[in-house]
Amino acid sequence: MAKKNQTLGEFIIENQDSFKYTSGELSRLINSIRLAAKVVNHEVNKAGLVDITGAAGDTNIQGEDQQKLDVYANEKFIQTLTKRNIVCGIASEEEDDFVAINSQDENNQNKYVVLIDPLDGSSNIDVNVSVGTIFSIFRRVTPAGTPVKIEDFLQKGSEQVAAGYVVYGTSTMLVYTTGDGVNGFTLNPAIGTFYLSHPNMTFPEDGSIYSVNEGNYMDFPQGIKKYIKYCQEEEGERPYTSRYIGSLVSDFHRNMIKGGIYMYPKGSRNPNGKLRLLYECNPMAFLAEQANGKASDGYIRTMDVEPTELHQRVPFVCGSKNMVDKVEEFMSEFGE
Ligand code: P6P
Repeated sequence: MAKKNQTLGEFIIENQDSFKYTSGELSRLINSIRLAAKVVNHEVNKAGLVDITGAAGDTNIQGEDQQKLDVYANEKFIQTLTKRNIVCGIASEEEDDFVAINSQDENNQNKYVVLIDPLDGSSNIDVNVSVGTIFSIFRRVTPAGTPVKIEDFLQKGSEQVAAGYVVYGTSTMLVYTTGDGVNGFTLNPAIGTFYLSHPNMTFPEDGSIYSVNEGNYMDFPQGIKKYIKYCQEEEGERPYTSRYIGSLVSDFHRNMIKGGIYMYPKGSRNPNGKLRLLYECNPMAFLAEQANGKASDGYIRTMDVEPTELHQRVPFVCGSKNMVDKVEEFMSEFGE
């Protein structure tokens, strides 16, 4: 049972028995993510003060300019997870291919793989808007002691054993699930400890906030256009307001607390949507469902999508259940 002001360490120990697999390793994995989050938080919080912001002069597989903090966060999470020898493989938005960890060691009995967006919303870094880290954890499907393979990463979201995010905002929070609800921990930077501040987080069934980049409106499918107009219509009790930070983790976090929906539909510039299935949509979908919310591509449940490649993109609609249901109604009636 979650008790307010418990530390993350105490919470992990107290709840590891509720985890359906032998949880010692998963606990150590969550602890190592906690450590990496504190290290990255330290740099994010002083990004404006040292020459670590701005483009790193390189582009990632997405063709996006890599911000120095992107590269730094990616290195820190991979370094921490590798050093602690807990996982057998890591996939990252910032790495073209997956990274096998100690794959030549046949004694490597590590059974988890981690997929990560080390710094989501990084275009906001230089303008001092909150950014986040997103992670997704699976058990490997290939035999322990053998080199990890792509099929260990291309698993449906419904197979995740844990998922979460770190939001580097007005305060730094770690929010995660192991399939038994969603709990939020706030960092006390003075002592470097995460405290349980948001036990059992849940989406309100309904909400009045919709988050979408309306600059792409003309490219949206008809169903999405109809939903946006439905939110904007005067008549009826629809007090909607538009809030879009341009950082998935921040929009998701606000919507989970206040009630709302986040949409990144397909469009001409992003024919399959912009967000990546494996390390953005699946972990956020797991969290949403564990918080009594919902996540789909407008038609089918996000966590039922069969992955085909590491960096594949999907349209994404996620948040309060009744709002996602309404979008799916419009999508089935008006479609593309
Ligand atoms: P746009 C950040 O790059 C991100 O992946 C999400 O965090 C964010 O919601 C979205 O893309 C913003 O994209 O096209 O609206 O700037």
